[in-house]
Amino acid sequence: MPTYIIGDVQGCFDALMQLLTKIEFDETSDKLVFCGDLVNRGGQSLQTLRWIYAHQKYCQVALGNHDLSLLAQYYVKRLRKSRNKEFQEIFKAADCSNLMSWLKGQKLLIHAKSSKSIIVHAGIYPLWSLKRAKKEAKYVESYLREKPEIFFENMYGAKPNHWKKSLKGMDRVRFAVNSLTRIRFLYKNNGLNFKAKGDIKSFPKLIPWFRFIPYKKKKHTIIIGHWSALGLMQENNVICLDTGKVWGGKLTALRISDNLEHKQQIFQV
Ligand SMILES: [Mn+2]
Repeated sequence: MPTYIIGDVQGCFDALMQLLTKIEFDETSDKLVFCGDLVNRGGQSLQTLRWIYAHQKYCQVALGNHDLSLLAQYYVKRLRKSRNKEFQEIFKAADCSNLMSWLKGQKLLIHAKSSKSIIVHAGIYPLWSLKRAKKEAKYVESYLREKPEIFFENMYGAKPNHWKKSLKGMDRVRFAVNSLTRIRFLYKNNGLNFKAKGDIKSFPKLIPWFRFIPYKKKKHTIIIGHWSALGLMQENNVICLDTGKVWGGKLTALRISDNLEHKQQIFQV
């Protein structure tokens, strides 16, 4: 069964449709896994959500920071920003509550067992094992499903930025959300940095999470979006698919079969 992992759509619905034409998407046999950031900035966020919702049987989503931002503004009204016309359009739509309750039920980490792949929006905290990452993602997912208002009242913030097994409640949730949906760089002291974005070379004192040492090695391929400055990148066992369509770049799909070694696997529009 062919599975296509799709990079950050960010409301670029026309590009998504062109990409599906290019891969000759066949809903009788194909599956789509989205790396997150389905919405925001591209102008067609509502259409994007509606299409994926309507095709949810064939689609899985690893939530990104922009998806969480949309949900946060839906569940906590004081967080709404009137200048975000794209989100306003979603909140006014007749099917908004269906879309939001479906979206909040999506995952933060998807383990595609047959291809030994892990799909997350931003990355995995380097000192976490895969088992730990899956456990923390599950904790976040159930909190989000069951108590979305409390979750979003407390989700924002960069602290704690150091991992401890003893973290509890929303501190634990916040660390995991930030690690899975926002991570790019770490300080040398293991702490997460959320200010730096852009080219790796611009931040010589910071370390990209996938180059951090010690890094708990994973036997799996980790597929991410989120970091458009990396573009289409493969380093060790990490593949980045955010090729910045919304910034004038491309939208990318990676075809994975049971064997990731296949080379003819990238599609772009
Ligand atoms: Mn992102």
